[in-house]
Amino acid sequence: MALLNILCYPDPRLHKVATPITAFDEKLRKLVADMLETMYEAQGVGLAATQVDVHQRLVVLDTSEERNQATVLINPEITWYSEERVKGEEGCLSVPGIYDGVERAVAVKVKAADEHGQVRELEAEGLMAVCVQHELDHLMGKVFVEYLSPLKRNRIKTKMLKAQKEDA
Ligand code: K1U
Ligand code: ZN
Repeated sequence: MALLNILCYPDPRLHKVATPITAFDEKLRKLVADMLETMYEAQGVGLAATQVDVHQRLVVLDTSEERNQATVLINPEITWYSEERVKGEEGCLSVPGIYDGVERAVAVKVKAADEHGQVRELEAEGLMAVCVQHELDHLMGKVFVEYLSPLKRNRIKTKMLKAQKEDA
């Protein structure tokens, strides 16, 4: 397994739209294992392939307290959104140190394949529902800061670019 590099906002590659996965092979399973290792090491609850510069429809998640319930979503599609919505704090491994409120559906149903190509539908609520919606946005090239005001977004962009310059 290997740790992958996570792209940082405002990297333009975070805005690429991911394409469907067609080959359920060993190469895909290695990418899944590497993404899980990267997500756990970064202490995230989710990671989209877009964030590691792979523009294919693949997401990994684990919102369990014990960090032992990995979920792999390949070619995910949200098939149902609850009418009830809630505004909660979100973070993003691609926007380190920034947290802000985003309104999302409280529950969703998502249809997706696993790494063996087995398709199933699962219902998510609470943090997992928020995480599914956040990660599927990544696959469409959308970062959560795009839900914030232009003023906040520009401040975040300036802060991120300054931090990246200092780190270089
Ligand atoms: O996509 C990502 O960057 C992962 C992101 C997912 C996410 C977190 C919170 C709400 C929605 C989506 C993270 O895991 S950020 C890590 C983090 O700060 C966090 C960890 C546990 C619970 C909540 C946030
Ligand atoms: Zn994110």
